[in-house]
Amino acid sequence: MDEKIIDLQNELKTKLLKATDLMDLDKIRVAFLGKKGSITALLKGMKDLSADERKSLGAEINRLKSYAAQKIEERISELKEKEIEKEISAMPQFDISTPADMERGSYHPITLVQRQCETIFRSMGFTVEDYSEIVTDYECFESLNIPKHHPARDMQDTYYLENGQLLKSQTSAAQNAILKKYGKNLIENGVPIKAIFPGRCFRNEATDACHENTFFQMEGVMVDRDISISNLIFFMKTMLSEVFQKDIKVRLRPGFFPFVEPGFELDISCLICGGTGCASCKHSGWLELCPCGMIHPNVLKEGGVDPDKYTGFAFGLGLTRLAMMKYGIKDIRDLNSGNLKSLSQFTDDE
Ligand code: FA5
Repeated sequence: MDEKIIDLQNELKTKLLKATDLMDLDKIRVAFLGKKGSITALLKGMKDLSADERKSLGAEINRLKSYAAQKIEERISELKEKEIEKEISAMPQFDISTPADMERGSYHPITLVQRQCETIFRSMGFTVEDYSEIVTDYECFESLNIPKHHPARDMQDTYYLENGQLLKSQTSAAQNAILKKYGKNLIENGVPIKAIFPGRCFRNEATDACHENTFFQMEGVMVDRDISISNLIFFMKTMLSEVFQKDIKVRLRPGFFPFVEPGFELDISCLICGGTGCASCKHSGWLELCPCGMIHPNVLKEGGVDPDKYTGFAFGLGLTRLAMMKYGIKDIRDLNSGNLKSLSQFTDDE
């Protein structure tokens, strides 16, 4: 019996050394310690021994059992460690000794103005929402009081997917979802809807110094009892003075958008030419920047908000044009150029 114990111990040692993965180790565990394992069989065989033999051999077999369990565990840890090392060495290696004076990344100018605007509106109690770039016809047009075949659609041709969805032509496409998301809190708890939602927009149109087919807008909505045009003008003025940190000449003129009534065009005096006229402002001296207006009752109704009780304003800030004006970029197409030399020169604190 003693010999058998020694043989088993040696066999275990050899098998453990040969094991190359965790599956091998599991097989070894079953072969030695499982219900039908060889050490378990030794323990079962003790009943046939005399009382003296049982005493001396029993202690030996139990020692072998603990030895086997411990060695198997040790080998499992060893192999697990090796697997991790293998995974690490398969990963791309970074040279942590590389000097830190490498060229540093920077934010895109549109990201910079977007973040500035988000900070300004957050400080005035607005939440910042995210919205998808692919939307339905309902989100982009129908929920905004623009039924099929409405002439206003001609101004915003975009790119259509085979399934009928489209790349959003305006951030207004999120208005309906925002009204539905926060309308309940407004109606039940009287909490005003105050949200901005920046996003990329797409239009199938010719490009020039102030038009791109892919550009950013930032929508804003506020809905509560007794919201008026004065509130709208206050928020627009605050936003512009905070972004530019200086007085900017603006003009408000009537504008038509089926989802607001009344609607306005908010233009700023072109900061590239100082208002004298250049390619960036189509030689008019003014740049259309932030159309806005009072949300049309049909849009509120469609979003589940009672227009007899609540009113609100919405605006659609042209973020890409804002970046042009803020950083003196003459041609909007430079912003999508991927030219790092020109795009990486702007910083937050300019
Ligand atoms: C709209 O897109 C409306 N959704 C804005 C709105 C929202 C009105 C809420 C009322 C209430 P418009 O097509 O004018 O409107 O675009 C809004 C702004 O986006 C423009 O003033 C301009 O700053 C910017 N913009 C529009 N088209 C382009 C373009 N092709 N390239 C760059 N910027 C553009």
